[in-house]
Amino acid sequence: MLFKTAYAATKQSNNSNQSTKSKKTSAKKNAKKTLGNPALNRTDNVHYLEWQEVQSFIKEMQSEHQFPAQQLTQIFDNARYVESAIQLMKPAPAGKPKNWKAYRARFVENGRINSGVLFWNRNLESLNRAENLFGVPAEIIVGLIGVETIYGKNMGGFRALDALCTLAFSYPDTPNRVARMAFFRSELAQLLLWSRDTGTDIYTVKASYAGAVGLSQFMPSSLRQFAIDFDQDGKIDLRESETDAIGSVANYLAKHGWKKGVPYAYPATFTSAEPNVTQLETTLGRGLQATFSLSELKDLVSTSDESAPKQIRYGLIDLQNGEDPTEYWLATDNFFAITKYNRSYFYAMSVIDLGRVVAQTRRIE
Ligand SMILES: [Ca+2]
Repeated sequence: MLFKTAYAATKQSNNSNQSTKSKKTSAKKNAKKTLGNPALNRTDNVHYLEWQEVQSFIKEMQSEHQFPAQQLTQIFDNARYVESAIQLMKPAPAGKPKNWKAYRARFVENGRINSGVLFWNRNLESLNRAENLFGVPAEIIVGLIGVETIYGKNMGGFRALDALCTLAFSYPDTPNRVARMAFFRSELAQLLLWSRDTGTDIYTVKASYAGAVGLSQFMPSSLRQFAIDFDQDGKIDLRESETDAIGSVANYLAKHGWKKGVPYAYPATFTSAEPNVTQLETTLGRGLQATFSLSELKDLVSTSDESAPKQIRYGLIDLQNGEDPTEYWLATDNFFAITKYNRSYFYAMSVIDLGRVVAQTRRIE
């Protein structure tokens, strides 16, 4: 799923494609708990058109984007509140330490690997074409679409309009509520614009509970900026066209700093038995970018993999493993390009690992 800016930071614990089952169960429990709270108990009785915030949004879309009032009135008259979107958006209970191995096991598993092999085999031509055009290897595109939606099995069946309207105007009471509502409000505007620009009936656009569309789970802003018609049939369809999704993912990564031929990451080990804690903390906290040469890092970490290129830059990342020791990796610009899709080391490493295992499985078969 493609979340940027405000939403992205919390994506790791909120991924719609993980633990859906347990979340649904807890969603039911939470729904019962909140019965007494009218603010959280809106269901079929929600008429967005009557809401002040919705009316200001409509005015904004009129003045800024010249939407006819009548059209917007009709759309918001038809927009429905989605209780499950609210429940699924609530943060997971805190307390459990992050666990990379457990996270990875949810994505790099037999069902997903086998679907990945089939997906790759039936999309050979598009994957090769995307790789040649954008420099993004097939295994990364395959890994990413697999992590996002299990190759289309898990794209979400909400109307994008309903999901985004709900999150833009009825977001649950969380510490980051204001920022999140602004984010979804903006995505709702992008959906309206995309629907108008492409002549798409807005009611037919299906999405995840968070408003992400298609095999690659693009948010509407990314649909408008980065989705492409890669099968050249005259329309962009990330839900029905695997080729469009493949091209769009490659285009997105290319536009977010992907460098052709650059590897992804190398396992790192400390060069001293007692690493300097301050140095470790400042080296880790360098954001989502590769800023160090191997020689600048050599007092702290190195990789035993001699194939790691010396002329490129690296960032040091940590993958926490619950009670077990944390893994450290030297990550390249291409690793960080994947984190532009979803700001999470776990996410990026799962994409890489799933793609790699699918590629290996294909070679064996
Ligand atoms: Ca197309």
